[in-house]
Amino acid sequence: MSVTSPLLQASDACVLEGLRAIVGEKACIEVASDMQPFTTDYRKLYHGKALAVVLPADTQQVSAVLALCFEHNIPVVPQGGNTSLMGGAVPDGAGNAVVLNLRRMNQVQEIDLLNDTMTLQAGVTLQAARAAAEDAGRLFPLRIGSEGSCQIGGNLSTNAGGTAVLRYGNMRDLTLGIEAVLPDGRIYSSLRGLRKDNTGYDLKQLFIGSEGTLGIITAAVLKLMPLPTASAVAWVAVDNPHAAVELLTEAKRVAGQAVTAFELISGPALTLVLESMPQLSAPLPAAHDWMVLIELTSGGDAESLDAMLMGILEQGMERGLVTDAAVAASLADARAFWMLREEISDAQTRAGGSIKCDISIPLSKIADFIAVASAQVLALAPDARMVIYGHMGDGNVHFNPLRPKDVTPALFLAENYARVSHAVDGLATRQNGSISAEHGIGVAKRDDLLDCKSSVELELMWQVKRALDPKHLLNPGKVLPGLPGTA
Ligand code: S2G
Ligand code: ZN
Repeated sequence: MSVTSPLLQASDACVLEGLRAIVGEKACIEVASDMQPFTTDYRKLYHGKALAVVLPADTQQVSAVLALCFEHNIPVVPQGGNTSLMGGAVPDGAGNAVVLNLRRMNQVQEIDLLNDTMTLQAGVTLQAARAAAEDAGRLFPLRIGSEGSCQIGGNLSTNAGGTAVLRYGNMRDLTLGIEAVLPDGRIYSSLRGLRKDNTGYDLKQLFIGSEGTLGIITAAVLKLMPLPTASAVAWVAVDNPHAAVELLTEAKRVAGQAVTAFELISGPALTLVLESMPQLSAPLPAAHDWMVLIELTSGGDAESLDAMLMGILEQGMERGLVTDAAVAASLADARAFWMLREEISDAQTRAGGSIKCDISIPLSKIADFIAVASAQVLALAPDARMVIYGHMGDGNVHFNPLRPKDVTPALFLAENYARVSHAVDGLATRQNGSISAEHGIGVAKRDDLLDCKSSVELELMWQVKRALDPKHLLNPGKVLPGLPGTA
């Protein structure tokens, strides 16, 4: 039984009836309070409204829902695990959109060990996908902190990266084929699992990274990798970001492909985690301004990998790049190091007042960028905690100034969000960097594209949008700045 607002238009009532008929009453949520978890974003910064939330069971139901909404000009907001940090997966406040959540489409459909591929539905969580691969003796290497709730469809729609991109690439690199439903209900499929296929435009790449604005990804064929048989992990204090870049170069020289992760962590980032999780302890006795988590993995024996890591650290010490290091002596140690790194994100969410700048910069410039951006931010917000961390190996740092403890999140963000993110993003753009390395654009960074994309790029993106979503119904207001057709 559904209780819907008396303000509904007759056409809306007709749409709701149609939605219930397609997905079933239980999978069509219409009561505002029940919709709330689907209309509020992960960081609780965006609070939208929806006509309904539907949870289709399969691609055919997704197709029927989209065809119905297309016929009635109803906007549709695709949603996976709703872990977007940029407000990319929730509706606006108009209340006229249907949120289409893919969590019921959570089946791993095939693992082909000879082809080293896994075919699965978009609603499979990243954690479940990794577990299914491991159970089959393989590795699906995408690794991000939100893996328990983020879904493969959302990872694809934002071209997710995470902590193993240095070795394995991001979702775009890990995907061989997808299935997606177009705004009018047509189904596009390239679920062929081919590593080579040069038959016209590589259309899957339009949908990957488009944040649900061109089509709704419903399934994918992903690459599987050999499971590593050895890993070596160290928590290393470095003199400064320049020293970190030099150490990375040394690590790649010595260990080549075995360098799987190289994560930079600033002192304030580690302090934030230790303060919010007192049960954890710092790997090194002294406090340091800059640290790096290095992970080597291989299919060989642990001894030679350990020797490689020790060689890198010794060289780093000799060259004055490394001031201290703790090498994981067990899997438990390695897991403890990784927990300190992975917890930074949630520790920021718990603290509130985090200005997230997900920057990528050529590695040759990243250390200077950190120095200049830090000086600019501290000139604007002298007491901000400089939580700077992340995937330095990919040239990607999460440059996330955090509110001082004695300032409320609301006040700090009100006073600083615009001017700090503008300064940091502006500097990245001038350095030929990116203002969103892995988190996507959503709503949060949409208008910033006007400052960093050329008019040709914006025109082309709008031309693609108009070609695939001529009624501008899919995830309206996300990614593309300006109004439909103005670019
Ligand atoms: C990470 C998580 C998002 C953030 O931890 O690598 O991508 O910036 C981030 O809190
Ligand atoms: Zn990240």
